[in-house]
Amino acid sequence: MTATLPAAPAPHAPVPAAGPSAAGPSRNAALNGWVAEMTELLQPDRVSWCTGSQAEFDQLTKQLVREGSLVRVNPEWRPNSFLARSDPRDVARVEERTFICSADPEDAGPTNNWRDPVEMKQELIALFDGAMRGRTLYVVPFSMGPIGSPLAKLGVQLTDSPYAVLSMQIMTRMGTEALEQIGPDTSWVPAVHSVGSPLVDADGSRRADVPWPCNETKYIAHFPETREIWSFGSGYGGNSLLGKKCFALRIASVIAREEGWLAEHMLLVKVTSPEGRSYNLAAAFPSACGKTNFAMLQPTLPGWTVETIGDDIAWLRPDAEGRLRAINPERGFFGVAPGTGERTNPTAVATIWGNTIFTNVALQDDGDVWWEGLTDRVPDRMVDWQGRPWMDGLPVPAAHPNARFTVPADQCPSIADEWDDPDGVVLDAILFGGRRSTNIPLVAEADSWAHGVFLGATISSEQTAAAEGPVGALRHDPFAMLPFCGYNMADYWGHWLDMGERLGEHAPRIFQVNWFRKGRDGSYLWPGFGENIRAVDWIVRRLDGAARARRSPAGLLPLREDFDLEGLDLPDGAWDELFRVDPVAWLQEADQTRALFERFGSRVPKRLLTQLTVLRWELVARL
Ligand code: TSX
Ligand code: MN
Repeated sequence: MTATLPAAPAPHAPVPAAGPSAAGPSRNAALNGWVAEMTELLQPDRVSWCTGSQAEFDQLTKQLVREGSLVRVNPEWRPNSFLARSDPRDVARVEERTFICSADPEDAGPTNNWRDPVEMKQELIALFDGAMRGRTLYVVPFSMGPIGSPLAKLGVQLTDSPYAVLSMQIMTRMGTEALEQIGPDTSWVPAVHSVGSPLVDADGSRRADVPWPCNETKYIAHFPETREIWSFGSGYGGNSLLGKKCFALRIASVIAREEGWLAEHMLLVKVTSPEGRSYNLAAAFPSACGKTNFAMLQPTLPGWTVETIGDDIAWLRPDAEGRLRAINPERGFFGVAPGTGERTNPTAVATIWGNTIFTNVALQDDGDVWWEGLTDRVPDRMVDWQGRPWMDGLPVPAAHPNARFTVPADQCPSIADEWDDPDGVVLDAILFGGRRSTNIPLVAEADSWAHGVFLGATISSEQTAAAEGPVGALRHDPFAMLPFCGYNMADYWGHWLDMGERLGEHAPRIFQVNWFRKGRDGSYLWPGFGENIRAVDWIVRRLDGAARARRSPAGLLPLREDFDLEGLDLPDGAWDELFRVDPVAWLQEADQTRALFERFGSRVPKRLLTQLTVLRWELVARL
């Protein structure tokens, strides 16, 4: 292999139609050519174009069970389901190894890791050189969004991980249909993935495979200008299923800014009131706020239904009438298992009845899976996520805290009919949330689009795991997009503000929610979970003009007599405490917001700085 390889063709540029195309099954000559070039670089033993068929899934799972990379879950409990145990050093996304490789570092901004694209590409080519020796290169065409949807985008992932192939089959519209969508002039995103563990050395000596190959060196690299993804060294989740965080958020956010839409880290639900009126809501929450639980909420108020459209990502685009339409670009759920149980999310438990890939969960004697929070009763003896014997009482969890289930969305009992509508759904409201024990009210409405963007830009959450820094420390996570925005976050805020002006009277209304506020005694003030429908009820009655609100520095707040508390035993004083605005504490928070904005210097939109100025002014007036 020579030291350099021509850069992958810019797939969004028109491809010359004439001339003999490189041999390959695609109608897109650039795609065939790219696969041929990458094959030369990666030097796999075989190349396999994935069809997405059930037969392909069955053949791959059989092979992986035979080789010891998958364990078949007892089919009497869960048919067609499998457990994968990862290398213990490859259990989560690697944010410190995630890079945005724009030509100008300012275009990545202060919240992203940046690398020079030319240098990064050279380094990656050296790493990928021969990286698939002895392995199969799988060519995985996929559509993010329903096949043929005007809101969908196409990609092709090259990978040497059959686990990634199986997961992509669940999480995206993968295979022949997606490949057929890529015509001679269709734009598509190239995404290269290798676990970085060739089975044959450069000198030809062969090495035995391991159940979860990976590499100590990891790179999750994004090239926003040429719209490419290169991922090396990890087989886990968002590092290896490149349609999800890498494409549908980081690269898509760049495409969306250019094309005038939004790629967001949001769940999507359709809620229907007792009067039979339906509303579509999108909601952005940082991690560990129960986003999937909210997406599958079982309402406690009679007559209400919540139906699931998506649990992680939403693409929002203005339609011809000027209304904002939303799709879930994914086809499955890649959910955190621990904490998912009959009490927190019975709908998710029902969803994973079969056809599910579990990663890093525990295995019971009877061959079924288990994790902390699945059942109140802890099985006495199990095999833990690393395959070691485990007994109740051990000081370590049986399942890894980031253990996952990967399951098709259409198995969800609460899935909405509209979930795969190619035209998407018209959005009525957008919610921003966080895990906040102080200051942030249970629910508040933004008094303008710009105020809503301010609420989104200042989302923050208290840390729940020591790995992320001191537990309880407040961390800003603007729009829950901190690790997922493919360009400068301040420019992203500007794009949101511009979208509001474009949508005008059709813009969805914006709300802030917080299920996690605590009282002075440290206990939660709000019961959460299914009771959150009461906040939703107030939100939709605001949309209908049926509920009043009072102004506060925190936004428009509900009046107690307009809020359905029937059948809830809120402790004395809890209501007032849920909505209390302490000007001193809020002014301290405003200082943190100023510090956040200052990181972006002059790129912060003036309209956002004005929001902060007005907030401070209102708070000072209340001192
Ligand atoms: O998911 C949660 N939601 C949203 C549900 C639709 N969680 C779990 C977060 C961890 C991922 C919540 N935890 C919620 C919530 O609304 N609220 C809380 C806090 C809480 C926890 C327990 C109780 C009350 C509040 N009460 C009892 O356990 C009895
Ligand atoms: Mn997510």
